[in-house]
Amino acid sequence: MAIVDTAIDGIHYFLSLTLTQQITILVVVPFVYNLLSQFIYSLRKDRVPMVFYWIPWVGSAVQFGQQPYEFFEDCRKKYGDIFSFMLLGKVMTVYLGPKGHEFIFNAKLSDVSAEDAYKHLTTPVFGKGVIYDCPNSRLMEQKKFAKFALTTDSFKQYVPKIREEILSYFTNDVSFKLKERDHGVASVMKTQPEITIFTASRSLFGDEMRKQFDRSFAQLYADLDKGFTPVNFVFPNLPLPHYWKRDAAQQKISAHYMKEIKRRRELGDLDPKRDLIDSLLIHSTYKDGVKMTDQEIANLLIGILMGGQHTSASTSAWFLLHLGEKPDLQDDIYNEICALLKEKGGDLNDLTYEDLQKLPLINNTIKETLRMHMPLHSIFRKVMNPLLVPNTKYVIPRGHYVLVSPGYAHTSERWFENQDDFNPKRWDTDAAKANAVSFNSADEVDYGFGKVSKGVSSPYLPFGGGRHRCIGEQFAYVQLGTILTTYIYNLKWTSKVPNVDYQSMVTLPELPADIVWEKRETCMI
Ligand code: X2N
Repeated sequence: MAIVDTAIDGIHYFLSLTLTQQITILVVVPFVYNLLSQFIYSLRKDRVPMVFYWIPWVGSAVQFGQQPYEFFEDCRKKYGDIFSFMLLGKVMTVYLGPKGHEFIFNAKLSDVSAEDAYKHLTTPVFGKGVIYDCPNSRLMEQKKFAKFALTTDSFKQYVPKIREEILSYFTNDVSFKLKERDHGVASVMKTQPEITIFTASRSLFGDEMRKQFDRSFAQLYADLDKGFTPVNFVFPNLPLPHYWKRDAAQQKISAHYMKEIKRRRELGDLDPKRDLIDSLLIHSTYKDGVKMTDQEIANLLIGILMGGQHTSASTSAWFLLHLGEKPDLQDDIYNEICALLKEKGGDLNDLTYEDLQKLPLINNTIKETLRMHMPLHSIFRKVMNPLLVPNTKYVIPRGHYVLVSPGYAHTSERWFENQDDFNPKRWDTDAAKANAVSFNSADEVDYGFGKVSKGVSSPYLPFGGGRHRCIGEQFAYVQLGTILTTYIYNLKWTSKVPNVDYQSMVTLPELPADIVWEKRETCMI
């Protein structure tokens, strides 16, 4: 009780002071302490240079939060490619460029941890026991399980389903209503999240689960979505309604998935190639014999859907907005599709997964969009053991974080000439192709979910690298390729590219983000 007494005495003493004295203690003392500690830190030769900041704890949050790439570029000019900054009480060490990609994506498992950086944000949203709420060895196997639904055979079945969803959206949604109208305006920040969830749930979760999105479940997904923001990264749990809604939504949605899991198991007609739910029912026993529970399978389904949702929705929103400024490019893509269909002798409904591989301009448009708009502008790991930065005297201590930003390299003149120019054809030059070959060398490594490139020092890494490398790349290309071909074949549109909003989970277009569309002569509706 002595501590309590001392504290109470302290409060009485504080209240007895004049206002000026109180302000001095509350503001001036922390302020001076902050300056002094930064000065002392700057004297240490074994520490990465720290970006100066005035406000304790907050640090450089405002500059980073509003314009991360400009902030990184300013810091690089002052400190070089390696620097640390304070972000809301966390010390972030950034290493820009290909060497930084290698340093962080290929860091040893024992030295850095993704789960310790992300689990506070993701576990309430996805649920317990999966992704970042389990040891890394478990995550590696979960990725292997999920990949059974991401094979060439599966993709062949997904393409017609995805296209059907888009065409039905074009027919029924108020943004288009193509049976009744031949021109109109659509907000891509409404249409693309909806088209993404409809196409992903239809292909990965099956027809039954897809139907839920037309019913009361839409609100639950919206509640869950609102719990997946940078605010939740900084404050994972507060006694506020939006956190309660997030938790209730996670429970209700996962309970619903568990019902579907039970239904399918009792029915017993599992098809390993049908969708992700069947794949996970067949492949969910870890190497040590432990079986994932139904709750864990349901949580993994939520995580995968959530991951694909934000990243894909923003990517298709961005390519629509860029293409709206480039009618000639739309025509080039249109001609590419028509030439292929003519050769086949059919219409868009005949376009298959294999055909998508024969449309370089489609794929390079997606590739260029991911260059200019990498969905995740900053990727974090928590440092678990003192980490020596190669070829320097710097040691990053345990408890700090490392931050890697391929999106910075993607938009830097150092690696991409005329980086501001949305130009899918840049990927078609001999130099770009030669580069791709050198980075896709035969050197591969398997962390448990299939082979990935060993080296991760490409300046272009929209899907990251190393043991946490994205497994959704091929699915994203199938989904986005089908979305893009279906848009181009049915419509042409104009738009203005808006500014980037960096304060969401992914780099989104600021509102308004409208396209003004009209039907093409080949419109199927
Ligand atoms: C307050 C005005 O705004 O500046 F989803 F199965 C599912 C990605 C984690 C990004 C964290 C912090 C921004 C502060 C702004 C799955 C598909 C994944 C991969 C400061 C004043 C999720 C947190 C974003 C910090 C930026 C975690 C995604 N493929 N999906 N001040 O990803 O993979 C998944 C994986 C993260 C972040 C931030 C501020 C597997 C401000 C002022 C304001 N960030 N952010 N995924 N900030 N301000 C995913 C990785 C995993």
